[in-house]
Amino acid sequence: MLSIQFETLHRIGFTNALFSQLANMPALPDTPNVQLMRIIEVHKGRLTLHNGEHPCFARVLPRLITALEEAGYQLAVGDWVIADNNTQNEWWITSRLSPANHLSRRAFDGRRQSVASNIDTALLVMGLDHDFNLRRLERYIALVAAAAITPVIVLTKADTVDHAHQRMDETAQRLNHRYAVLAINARDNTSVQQLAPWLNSGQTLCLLGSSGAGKSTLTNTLANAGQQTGTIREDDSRGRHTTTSRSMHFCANGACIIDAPGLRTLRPDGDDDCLHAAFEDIEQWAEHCQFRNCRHESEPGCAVIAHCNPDRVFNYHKLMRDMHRSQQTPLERIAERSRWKAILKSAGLRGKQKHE
Ligand SMILES: Nc1nc2c(ncn2[C@@H]2O[C@H](COP(=O)(O)OP(=O)(O)O)[C@@H](O)[C@H]2O)c(=O)[nH]1
Ligand SMILES: [Mg+2]
Ligand SMILES: [Zn+2]
Repeated sequence: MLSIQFETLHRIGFTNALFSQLANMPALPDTPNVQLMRIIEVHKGRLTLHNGEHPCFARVLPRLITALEEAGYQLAVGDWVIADNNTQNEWWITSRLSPANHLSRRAFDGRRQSVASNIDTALLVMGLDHDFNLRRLERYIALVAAAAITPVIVLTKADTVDHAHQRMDETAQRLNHRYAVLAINARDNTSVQQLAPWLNSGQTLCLLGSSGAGKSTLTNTLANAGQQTGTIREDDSRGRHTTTSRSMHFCANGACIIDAPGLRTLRPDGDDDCLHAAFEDIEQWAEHCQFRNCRHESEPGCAVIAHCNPDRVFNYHKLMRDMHRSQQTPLERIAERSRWKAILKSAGLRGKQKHE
């Protein structure tokens, strides 16, 4: 029998919508130890789950792996699953609840990669140092727009520069004031409280940004107050700590934070519509272009060129091209993947690709 402690599970992000899904789920295991849990870490071949009280390791039933693969889905941090504990005290994941949203991207070879599921807010973390790059930020916005997730822009290292306000204005303007833009010192407890409106109990946040932007620093500052980071430390066979790429941490005030690694290749996983959502201003001006089929390149009477930031328009075109490249057919993708494999092999880079 599955018993649901709503309060306990709400602390790790469980919602009413997910609760009502349970009633319609077919054939839950009718064993005494079945539990509803959340994925907080993904390792190779094994996952860490949390039931609101403590973490445990689990593996996925092969038939669930097959069913998910057929649906083109990979389990991700943030997913809710049903797990059963067998007589050997091993946890096995038997089913998954449909996620409210699922963040994924296309890898350099066109393959879809899961990033995280069931996200309320994506914090797009960017340093005010050399990391500051509005084109890359727009790319991240397209990535989260494809999953219908609202971003908040978090500019870090505000303590190290004297033009933080100028950069904030520049960013807000470029994005047509559609999203909240904050400048913080990720190492400072008081400064990160600017994020309080997004950190309510049961909220799930996903941190995205380049390596070195301050994601882990921000996670630590936010989560340390509670000293609770659902992770299990475990040494691998060689006596080293196993490294985990994505993990969920719990804040004292009840928010759940997913620290995603730097995504080196960042192709949004979506269609033209999701790019339209990320560049609404361009879409709106496009309705006023002289020609209905205007490409907003050099046509006369183009309202987009007349009204939008030229660098933003350039980036929009570039992202559109990238997105179309991601929408190849599976056969085209296989061909491109083998081509890449050959290139990487000849360059001796195959090992590197794994750590992406
Ligand atoms: N002064 C200052 N340093 C920061 C800030 N955020 C991050 N750092 C530093 O930047 C480096 C990279 O941060 P880290 O959190 O590891 O980046 P991640 O790769 O995004 O997880 C570390 O040395 C941090 O101490 C900030 O807001 N102010
Ligand atoms: Mg980090
Ligand atoms: Zn136009």
